[in-house]
Order: sequence, then structure tokens, then C-alpha cells
Amino acid sequence: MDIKNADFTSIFNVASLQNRHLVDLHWFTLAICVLIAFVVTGLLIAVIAKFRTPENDDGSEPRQIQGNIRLEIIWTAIPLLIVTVLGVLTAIVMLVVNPPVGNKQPDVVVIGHQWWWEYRYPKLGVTTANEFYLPVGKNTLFEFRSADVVHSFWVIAFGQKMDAIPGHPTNMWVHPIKTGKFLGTCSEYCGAQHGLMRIIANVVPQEEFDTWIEKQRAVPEQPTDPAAVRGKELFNSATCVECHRVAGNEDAQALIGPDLTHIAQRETLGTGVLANNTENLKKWMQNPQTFKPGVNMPKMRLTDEEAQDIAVYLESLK
Ligand code: HEC
Ligand SMILES: [Cu+2]
Repeated sequence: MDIKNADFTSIFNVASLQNRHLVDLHWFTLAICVLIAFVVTGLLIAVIAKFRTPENDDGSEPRQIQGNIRLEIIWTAIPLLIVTVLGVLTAIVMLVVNPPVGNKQPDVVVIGHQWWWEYRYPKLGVTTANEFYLPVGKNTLFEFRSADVVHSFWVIAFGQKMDAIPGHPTNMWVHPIKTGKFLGTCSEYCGAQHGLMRIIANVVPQEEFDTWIEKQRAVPEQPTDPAAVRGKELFNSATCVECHRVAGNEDAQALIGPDLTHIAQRETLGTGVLANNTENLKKWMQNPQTFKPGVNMPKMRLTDEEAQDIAVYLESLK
């Protein structure tokens, strides 16, 4: 994957408050388990050493013991206590991590599509795809939906996974605690390109987030460069506009594929399979099937010159 400075996959690289709680609970549980393992192993070794057959064993039956109420109570009470403590802590963590949503409106609506992600910020009037931004230090409410089959949203450093189910919106809170680029992937098998349905989350300071939102809201300027003008015409007359939207281009208002209004601002194409540059744009639009076989964008019959012009147009969409 061609993504610069990205934070790859560890759940222990805690990037959200929710994951902080989950990882802390994990360590606490593990510590108890390790303690139990030591105690049990220690006792076992002690018993083996103490009660091994003596060298001068005469073969007679050892002393027979029947039950011990005190021991029975102790070894029932201790596990009960441990399980109760873990149960109560787990319930608390679940409530802290996923407090009731009530009738709060989501800050980000994520829509899973085979095999890419749509991101909407309904309160801010922004729609984009595949690469999204969050402000650090702010609890953000996500809503998940699906346009086709069940997907699952998982940014690894945020800890939790959440299914995106058709017709049944789900929610999740994410309170990012550090800036950076955090990666994830769809984690519910959803068809041929499930493995290349990647998630790219950028956590940035509030001001940077505001700037990004501002840029996303702006309608790109109409192209003036002759190649870009030709590219726009081609884009509108080829079938691109049957599937893609570009704000400010009345002919391109379809929402089958990713919104391309600010495609030039994205670092990657096709959920991170290619770096976003002229060469790759051309290769992608001429035949996306080479990069994501089975993908829902057909092989477009474009000459090199046509692809070049469309690429110049797309690159003008800042
Ligand atoms: C039948 C619908 C369809 C048509 C027609 C179509 N696309 Fe797409 N396009 C898609 C889908 C679906 C994706 C998402 C692919 C994926 O990553 O799974 C996509 C992805 C893209 C991307 C990458 C977007 C991103 O956010 O990474 C670009 C760029 C693009 N298409 C350009 C074009 C151009 C240019 C044309 C016309 C020459 C075109 N598309 C025609 C459906 C279509
Ligand atoms: Cu999937």
C-alpha cells in the first residue's frame, strides 16, 4: 500500500479514549490470568514434589481423605470473586465506551459500498470517500450504514469494530487522543475485493480539521487549462458521470461510485491501492480491474490521450 507515514496495525497503539479503556481492561484481565497461571502451576509443582512416591514405598494404600468444607468454600469463593470483578469492570467499560446515543445526530455517517467507503458529515454538509478526517480531542459520534451487503468498519488503533448493516444503522463513539494517519480495513467478508476495502483516517488538530472541511465544502473552480477543459468534456460524455459526482459539474451528479469533487486532495486511489498521481489515474480509469479484479467500475475504453486529459481534469479538482 502506498500511504505515507501511516500507522499500521496494532490495537495496542492506542489512538482513542475508547481504545484506552479497552486496552487497560485487557491488560488487567491478562494480569489476573497470568497470576492464576502462576499460582496453579506453583501449587501443582509443590504437590508433585511433596507427594511423590517415596523410595522406600511399601505399596500400601495412602491415607484416604473425604471432602474438606473449608477448601471447597475457598476455591469456590475466589473464582467467583474474580469473575464478578471482571464482569462488573467489563460492564462499566462497555457503558463508558458505548454510552447510549439517544436522539443525538451523528457527526460522521459512514456508508459501506462494495468495495469503498463513503463519508458524510451531515452537520457540516460534506460528502467524500475513502480518506476522512477527524479533529483530535473531541468525541465524535459515527453512524454506519451499508449500500449493499454487511461490511464492518475497523480502524485498528481506535479499537472497536462496528458492522455496517443494510437497513439497520449502527453507532460508535470515537474520541481520538493523538494525531496521525490511522489505517483499517473492512472486517466482515463482503465479496471479491473485501481485502482491498481499506480505511484511511486522518486525525488532525481542530484548526486543520476546519481547514479541511472548508476545502471540502468549496466547489472546485471550472477548469481553464485546455487539457482540463477537454478532460471535463470527455468525463461528461464518457460514462463516468453515470456513476460519479463532481460538485459544480451539473452533468456529474451520480452517487454509484465515490464522490470525485475533491479527488485531487486525496493521497490515494481505490481505497489505498494506488498513490494518487497522473500515471496511476490514467491506469486506473483505463482498467481498474487490474488493480481490484471484480471492482464495480468497468474497464473504460479510453485512448492514452483521452485518459491523460481526464486525469488533468481530475487533478484540477482540488
Ligand atoms: C459503473 C460505474 C462507474 C463508472 C462508469 C465509472 N466509475 Fe469510477 N468508480 C466506480 C466505483 C464503484 C469506484 C470505487 C472502486 C473501489 O475502490 O472499489 C470508482 C472509483 C473511481 C476512482 C477512484 C476514486 C477514489 O476515491 O479513490 C476514480 C478516480 C474514478 N473512479 C474515475 C472514473 C472515471 C474517470 C470514469 C470514466 C472514464 C469512471 N470512473 C467511470 C464506478 C464507476
Ligand atoms: Cu468487507
